[in-house]
Amino acid sequence: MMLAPASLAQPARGLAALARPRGILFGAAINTGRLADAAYARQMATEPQLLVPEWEGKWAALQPEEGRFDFAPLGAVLEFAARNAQQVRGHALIWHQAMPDWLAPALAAGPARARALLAAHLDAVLSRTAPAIRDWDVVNEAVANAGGPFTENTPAVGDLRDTPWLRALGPGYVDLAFQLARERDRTLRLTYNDYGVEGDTPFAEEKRQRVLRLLRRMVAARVPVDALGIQAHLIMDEPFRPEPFAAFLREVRGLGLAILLTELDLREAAVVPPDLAARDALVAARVEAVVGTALAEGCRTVLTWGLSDRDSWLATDKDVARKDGGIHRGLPLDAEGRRKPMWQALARVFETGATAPPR
Ligand code: 9MR
Repeated sequence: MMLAPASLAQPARGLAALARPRGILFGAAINTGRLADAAYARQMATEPQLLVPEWEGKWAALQPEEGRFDFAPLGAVLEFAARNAQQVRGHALIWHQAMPDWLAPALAAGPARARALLAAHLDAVLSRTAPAIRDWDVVNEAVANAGGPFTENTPAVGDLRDTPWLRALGPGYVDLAFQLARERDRTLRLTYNDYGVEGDTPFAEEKRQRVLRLLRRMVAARVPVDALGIQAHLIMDEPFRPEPFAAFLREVRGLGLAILLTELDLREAAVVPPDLAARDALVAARVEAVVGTALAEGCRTVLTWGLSDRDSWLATDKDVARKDGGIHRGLPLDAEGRRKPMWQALARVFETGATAPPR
């Protein structure tokens, strides 16, 4: 009998199947533009139990012109998920990027107009996506960066990033978005999503404190926030130590919020070992340390931002793509779709890492 080559003989048990018995939900970002590729579609059907649209849930996709909604791309995510018995989470109801060209000038017309635009978007999107989507990133990346070598410095108003939403509605726009979302769907999980909080640097510590100040204030003011999404776009050149990250996660859980890792991937060091096995071992070790810490602190949902190195923004975004002609190996599958040590690392932490009560 002819044996299929290893790359074709993809075992049926994906990461989600390994995670599920431990009460852990594994998911991945999907890009419907790639679904015509059979290998891509097979990966997306095999590994994750939860899908998040990489693009299809953003304003530019959903409302390309004012009042004209296009649900076809997001609908394709929902159909794919339904066919494969998967769940879908939403991303993102408010973000300062992926805004259609008309939106920023319209927001600038004043707070009443901005509020009406937000309300109309939430009306249309939440009614179309209920009951399929039970968790949305309501606000994405509202907290300003504290600078440092690893993230861009962002203009700030207090702790918040200066964006068209903030300029239109003031700092209260974050609370408003959560309140309007809750009014429209009482049982939807409402998540605040952000990045840059994992590292062991003064800048990551300052970002953690800013995020905590926002969440503490929201919880104290009874703003309906249910969860913190930690993107976890990891950066190998940024030092990591479990303890500061764990302390932050404990603070967040102390506020009664769930914790999700929403966009996990890893940007490798500027200079990587020439030996592929050594290189992949570094990626796997960092992923295991970060995800292991999160699981030990009660995180029960982990999503990677794509599955294969070929389909990653790490390969295409000019600011983060490798300068040496190669591509980052920061996702569970390599460019040919083969499982690599980061996949094994996730499998290991899913089997051993969940020691704290869930959130
Ligand atoms: O990976 C996404 C890329 O394909 C899009 O072009 C970009 C703009 O919509 O967004 C990328 O995803 C981002 C996510 O929405 C928010 N966190 C950072 C992600 C990587 O930039």
